[in-house]
Amino acid sequence: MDIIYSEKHKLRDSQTELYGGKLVYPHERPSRLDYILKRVSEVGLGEISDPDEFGMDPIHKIHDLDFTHFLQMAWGDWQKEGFKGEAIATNWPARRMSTKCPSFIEGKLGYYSLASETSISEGTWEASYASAQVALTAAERVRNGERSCLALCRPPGHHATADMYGGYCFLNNAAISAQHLRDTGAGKVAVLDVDFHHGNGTQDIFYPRNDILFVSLHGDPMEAFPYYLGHADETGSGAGEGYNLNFPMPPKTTFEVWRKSLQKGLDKIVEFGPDALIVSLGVDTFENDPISFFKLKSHDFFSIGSDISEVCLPTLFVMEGGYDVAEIGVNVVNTLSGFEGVFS
Ligand code: SP5
Ligand code: ZN
Repeated sequence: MDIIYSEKHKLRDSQTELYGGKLVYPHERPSRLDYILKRVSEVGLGEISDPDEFGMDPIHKIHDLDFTHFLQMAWGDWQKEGFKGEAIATNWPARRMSTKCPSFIEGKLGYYSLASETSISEGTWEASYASAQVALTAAERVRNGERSCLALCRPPGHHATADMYGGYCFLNNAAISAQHLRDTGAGKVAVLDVDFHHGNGTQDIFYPRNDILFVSLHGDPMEAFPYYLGHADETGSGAGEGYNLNFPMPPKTTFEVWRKSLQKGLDKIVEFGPDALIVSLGVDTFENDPISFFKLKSHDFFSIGSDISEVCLPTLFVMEGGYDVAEIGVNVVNTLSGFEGVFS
């Protein structure tokens, strides 16, 4: 399987995540991709290429102009104020408050974010932009006839909405590539999100649409991030009614149970009949993931890959979460090996 990767992900090396009331070194860190690359080369998964340049146009098919402008300016604006730490939102337009965007950076951070754990740091925009280019390049490979391609995106994307960042995400790489496929000939695209966390950004972006089916398997939002989206009764709006499918699952969910949801999701995808499949690939469903609560084991990821391959669609894997750094490479590569029918 071809792999698209950019060294520019390293430009995103935030030093602070607000976690359990402390500022810790972020779970979403550059070494995650080192572990994946190491495992990729150990098993000879495929050839690694740099991304091509698609510019801002495909990003703006998904994200608002004022939002990407904010992301580009935020670190500089924050630094200009002389703040010593990284840029962390502290205030939000909560219930019954005004939704006018403030002019001061502290107010803007709350306006454009959905969670405070994600700091904006030097290089965050540059890495996010490169991450989107990685996804677009991989989408092009699949469009040009490759059976599958892996976009080693970092930062991840599925929590980012048209106009909000958070959950370690800034630009929604899966949504950007789904829209790119639509704009370059695909009539219908399915997005299957197997990250532990609900893909609230992808759901929100495609909620009113019937040309892009969104299916997500995740920790029940009553008990897990992002908390305020991802319930089973969220099924789409207007013409999009019936084109959003959530499978929230409780703490300690095993692979046996999780796999039944996967099968239902895949059945729905087959019924939808898309031209391509995008998999938001998070491996934070792993039993030892430090911030999640499912019980999947490393060998289960082979079965995830082989189950997905059975729908026989051109498939783009877009990297999302997965935080047990020592095992993330094995779990990602097991998924892709399972997809390719290689059980090493
Ligand atoms: C892309 C992705 O996987 N983003 C995840 C963002 C999660 N951020 C919030 C983490 C809070 C975790 N709290 C867990 C407490 C139980 N140990
Ligand atoms: Zn996740």
